[in-house]
Amino acid sequence: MINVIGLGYIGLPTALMMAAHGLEIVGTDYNTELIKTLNSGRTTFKEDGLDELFINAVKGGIRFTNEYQITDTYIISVPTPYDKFSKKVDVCYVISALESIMQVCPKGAVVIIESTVSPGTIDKYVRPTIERNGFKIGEDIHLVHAPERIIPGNMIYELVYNNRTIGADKPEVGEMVKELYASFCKGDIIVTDIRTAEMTKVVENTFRAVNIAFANELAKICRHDGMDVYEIIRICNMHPRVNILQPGPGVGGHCISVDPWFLVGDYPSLANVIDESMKTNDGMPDFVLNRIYEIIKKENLSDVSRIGLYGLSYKENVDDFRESPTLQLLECQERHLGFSLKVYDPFIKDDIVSNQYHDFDSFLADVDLVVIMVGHDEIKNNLNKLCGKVIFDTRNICDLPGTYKL
Ligand code: SAJ
Repeated sequence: MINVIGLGYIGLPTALMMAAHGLEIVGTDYNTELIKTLNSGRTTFKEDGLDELFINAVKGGIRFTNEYQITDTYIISVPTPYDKFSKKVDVCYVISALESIMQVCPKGAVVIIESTVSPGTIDKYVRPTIERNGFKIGEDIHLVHAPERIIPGNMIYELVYNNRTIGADKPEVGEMVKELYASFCKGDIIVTDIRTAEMTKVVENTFRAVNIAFANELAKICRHDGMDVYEIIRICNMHPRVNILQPGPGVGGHCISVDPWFLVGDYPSLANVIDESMKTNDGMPDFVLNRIYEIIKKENLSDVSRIGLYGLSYKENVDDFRESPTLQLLECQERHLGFSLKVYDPFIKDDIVSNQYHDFDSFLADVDLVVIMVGHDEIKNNLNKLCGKVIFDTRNICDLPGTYKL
């Protein structure tokens, strides 16, 4: 039996996928409400295919509980935030899960850490914790790092088809864990050492962050001299060795906007390009806000209470709003002593900011300037509803005449 610890955005789909493929799975989370929801037959976030997978996992016998299980295999998939000041990874959830596992696990158990950690974290924090508890690594506990790489919005597909990395001290343990993931994963599964697995995961997300920062910087350069950044990127990307990502209103989520900071925190004098890139991305909400001021002036918008931000989540068609550009923008707007912006997102049902709407038409009725912060399908499929409004499209999804771009 496998005990999956942490049933959030990564742990839940992973546990469900394994259960749906015939593995005996118990999911553990300290959040009682979350366990209650899962046990009542409901999933806890929106993701294409998740509900169907849930049904198959329940058929496969998955169980959810607050209790840690006595078993031979554990998967830890708890959050690893970063400390905003030191920029270093905060491993408190990983360590706390590990401590709880060691209260119950028999000797010889395999502990797989799926949470993203900065290179060296396992040596620095995880191994000493295990040893302090009287377990010998490699004999009493076999340690593995198998970082998850699925992308929110396409998680279920990517769980099956992405390649995976398994880092282990002993190749034979790595091969054993590879077999386990191969029960559902159709991608290549590379077995390597733990430090390499730690680093590759952080490097993948850093590569994407730096590439987005490059696109964001191009957007600023192009804005400065009236050039069309999207057309320029489109043409550059026709070159066989160029692949520039898209500029946007900022970088959110719990991965691309976080993981690269681990490298800056650990290697402050070496990670210069990364540091600058992260600052560029973090500066985008402020850039958008300044564009809003410009547009208000240009359009002579007298009623500044009628400005609306479409989208609160960190990207299209997901309900996750952690570190979202819209939230970042609202924060800098407070510093700018600005006006109250109206906000609407079809995926966010709870009230999380002031002036938040829960109906697209009522939102549109109350605004003259619509700032598209997120390109959800809802707005892509209803662009005609924006006719007559001033539109500022930070995601390049709207071709209505007169639309302002980044
Ligand atoms: N963004 C842009 N321009 C782009 C692409 C993205 O501005 O061209 C923005 C998005 O709008 C969003 C942010 O970047 O605010 C991050 O979104 P994302 O879709 O790039 O990535 P995440 O954070 O949802 O998922 C990433 C993925 N990593 C890579 O593609 C290298 C995923 O595969 C990882 O599993 C995930 O991080 C993770 O859990 O680490």
